[in-house]
Amino acid sequence: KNMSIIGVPMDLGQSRRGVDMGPSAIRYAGVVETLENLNYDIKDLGDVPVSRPDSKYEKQEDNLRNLQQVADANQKLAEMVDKEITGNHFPLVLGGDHSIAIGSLAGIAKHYENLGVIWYDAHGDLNSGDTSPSGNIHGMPLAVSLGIGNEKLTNILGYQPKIKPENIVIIGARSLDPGEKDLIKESGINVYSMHEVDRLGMPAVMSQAIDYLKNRTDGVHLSLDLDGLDPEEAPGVGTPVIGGLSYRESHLAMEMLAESNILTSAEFVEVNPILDHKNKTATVAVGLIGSLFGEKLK
Ligand code: DIR
Ligand code: MN
Ligand code: MN
Ligand code: MN
Repeated sequence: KNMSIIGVPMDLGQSRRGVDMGPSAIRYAGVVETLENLNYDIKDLGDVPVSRPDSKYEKQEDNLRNLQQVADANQKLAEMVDKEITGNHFPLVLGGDHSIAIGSLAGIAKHYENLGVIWYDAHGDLNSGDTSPSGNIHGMPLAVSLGIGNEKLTNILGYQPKIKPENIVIIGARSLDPGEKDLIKESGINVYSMHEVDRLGMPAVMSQAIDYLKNRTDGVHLSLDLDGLDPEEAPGVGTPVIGGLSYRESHLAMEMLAESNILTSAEFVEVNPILDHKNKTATVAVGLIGSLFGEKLK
């Protein structure tokens, strides 16, 4: 079982410093050791270079903060992910803010006709410059992957869209902007918001999501934003939203994904050690990664 770890010290897709240290925090919390104990052959490729912002994280064209720098880093990430998949290595991408999903998905989706995506997040990340209240690109990667937004982002690796709306399953949503709600309604994206998680329970949510994606996709990418979890359990994130998924629900979700064997790539993003307590959030991330890749009590 070959796996490649790629860090992306990106903090230009949002407005709180420190999330660029996420990859270090996750490595420090023992991600490589955890996976080696599960018998993975790990190649840690280090970090994708991310340039500095011009000044004050300014918005460039189309209400997009640090557009050029975000596009450049995602181009490099996409090329690396593409190469690892070509070499039959499972890519595990560590963020960094969620804008890096643009590059991950660009590199991954090339390899599948019908890539499925599980988006574990408090947010929809379905904004564009036109709908975004913040101008932060970390609130846009899912829209970008659908081909919505600035060409510098949507056209990375020269093709678009990367994914189809009906192949997306969002889990844990509880903060959606008006433009995101409209896009969800008109596009057929599947959403299990906190309402559905509370009503159905995580076991039903995950079995529905897994069965649905198994039947219609030829690969599944997990994009897990740590702010999908409740801020009590994952405090080290830039945009915490109260009322989130619990630690236990999240472990169960990872364990069910492990059993399903549908995953073909994964990323863990938005760990910000500056906002954290004693690296708790990175430690939670590594625990979830353990469950996702087969750690079991028996
Ligand atoms: C908000 C926050 N919807 C925005 N998005 C976040 O700025 O577009 N995504 N935090 O994870
Ligand atoms: Mn996100
Ligand atoms: Mn494709
Ligand atoms: Mn989020």
